[in-house]
Amino acid sequence: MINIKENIDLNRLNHSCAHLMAQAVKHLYPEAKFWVGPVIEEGFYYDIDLGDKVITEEDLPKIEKEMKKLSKDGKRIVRHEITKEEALNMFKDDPYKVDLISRMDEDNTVISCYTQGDFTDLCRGPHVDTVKELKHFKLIKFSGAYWKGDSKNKMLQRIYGVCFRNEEDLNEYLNELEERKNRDHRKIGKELDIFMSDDLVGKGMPLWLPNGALIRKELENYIYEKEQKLGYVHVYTPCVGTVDLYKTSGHWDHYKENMFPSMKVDEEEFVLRPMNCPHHMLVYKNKLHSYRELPIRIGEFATDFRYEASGAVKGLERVRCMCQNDAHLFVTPEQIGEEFKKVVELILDVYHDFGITNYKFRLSLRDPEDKEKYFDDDEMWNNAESKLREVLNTLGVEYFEAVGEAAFYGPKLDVEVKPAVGPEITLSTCQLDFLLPRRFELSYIDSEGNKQVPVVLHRAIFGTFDRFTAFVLEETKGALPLWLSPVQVEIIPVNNEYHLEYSNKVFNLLKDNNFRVELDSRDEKMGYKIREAQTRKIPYTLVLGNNERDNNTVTYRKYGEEKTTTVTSEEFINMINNQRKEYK
Ligand code: TSB
Ligand code: ZN
Repeated sequence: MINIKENIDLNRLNHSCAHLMAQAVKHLYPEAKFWVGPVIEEGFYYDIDLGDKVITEEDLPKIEKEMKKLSKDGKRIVRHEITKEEALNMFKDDPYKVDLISRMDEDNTVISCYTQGDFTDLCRGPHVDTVKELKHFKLIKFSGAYWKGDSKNKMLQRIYGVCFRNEEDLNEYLNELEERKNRDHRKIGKELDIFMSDDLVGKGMPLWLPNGALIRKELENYIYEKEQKLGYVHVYTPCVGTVDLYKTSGHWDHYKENMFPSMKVDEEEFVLRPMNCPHHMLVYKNKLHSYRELPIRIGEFATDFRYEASGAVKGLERVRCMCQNDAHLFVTPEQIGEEFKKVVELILDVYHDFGITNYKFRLSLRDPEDKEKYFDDDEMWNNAESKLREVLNTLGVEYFEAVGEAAFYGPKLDVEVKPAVGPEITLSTCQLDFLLPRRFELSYIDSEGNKQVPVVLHRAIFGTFDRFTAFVLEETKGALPLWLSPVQVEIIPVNNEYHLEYSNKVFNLLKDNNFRVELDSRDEKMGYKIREAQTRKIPYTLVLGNNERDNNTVTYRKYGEEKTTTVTSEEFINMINNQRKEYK
């Protein structure tokens, strides 16, 4: 997909199309007032005050029709320059424009306007020469948007659209959009019974259904095994902590707006935890440690609660109750590089297993000028940052640097991926931390018998099981590899009367071999059952009739293929036994 914002020609075209849309809206709703209408990566939007009116599904075609009419009329788009005073006068009845104009630089006396027919808008430009050029557009969607993004302000109506130079490009984009919608994990999650939501439970609080729970269990087993091999230990800790715990960690000061409010129980004041680091610090502190024991790697599949804006919550991808694949690694300063390298290698290993290739490493560094956000220890920061860089360079992974994006306690590496719909998200993360161990007064005894403060690496490979599952569903379009599929084999007897007994035998054989198998003995037509197994994206469908029963064979069909193959039951089991060891 081409980035419209960065393409000079398409940027201008889309900007002009935003004006055309505003003009059409003004024709249909004369009371409309306009806030801003920027070009974005995938087209444009305009924020509009329509009084009490809320845009609905039926409005977009009406607006599009009016836009087509205006485009045919073919007015020229003309630029004028006026002074600030003239501009204030011209738009005096429009509080939004007055707000924009008043904030313009006093010395910058020239303000530009663009007029097409009966419509004039304040705008920096540039624009195309005539509205005739705006032929191949589509209004895509609408939503509410608070004025200036502040929930205390009025809710405006935001309409999104896109414009191309020709019909082929527009259609190509619309097809891609459709394909992405079909890949959206919210759609797949519903179709495959993976998760549900209910307002009675709450926003951003999905419930994992049996199919989803099976996927999650497999993911847990998978990563647990990897972590065991790498010397991690796992713990279970409560998903609440006292406010004092989070005051000690600094979250109460630095992270409060992302937390649920506190609650009192007897004399104690609790919060639902947004992170697990404080609990793991205390687990470390439970015993004295020698440098010989380090690194100590404490892992947990830990439930956290975070306040996410209600407009931001999204399926399993952005939730308010999540389960992290978390670990805190306690190391000596000398071990930072080696341990960080192992984490990056684990990330690469997991991504390789899952066939994830489209991702970006982002190395988040401090802004040395920002003395307020970042604790002041130049040497420590410089050391840590160059160590992380060095490891990434040694491993030969590509990454980009983001200055000023580090956490207040240290630099970090995030892995960014693009979901089917919406902006980029972080999956894996590895964060260096010099502060928390000090706040909790952690120590170890070094080789000379002196007390030292360990350094902590916070890391989550999957990020959260929630977000990772969402991502895997989108990457696979719901056609999960055998090991992750909730139902791996579906058995369909050709005729219940004659083939059920044999089907049961095969069913039990597969069960005994630890496969997740279903036998469809409903009184339905065979074709219907086969189609349903396909819709549910079950990896293998077995159709068993006379031939199979008499020869002790099975006829299988792999998901997504037309071809059927007949083999002995043992051959089939051997084949899928090998296949479930493959992750992709
Ligand atoms: C890695 N203390 C660290 C931890 O030790 C921590 O909490 N880091 S985090 O804030 O970056 O969160 C870890 C991961 O959780 C993120 O990388 C992201 O993949 C995932 N995550 C964050 N917020 C959400 C959310 N609202 N919904 C689903 N997953 C989320
Ligand atoms: Zn942490």
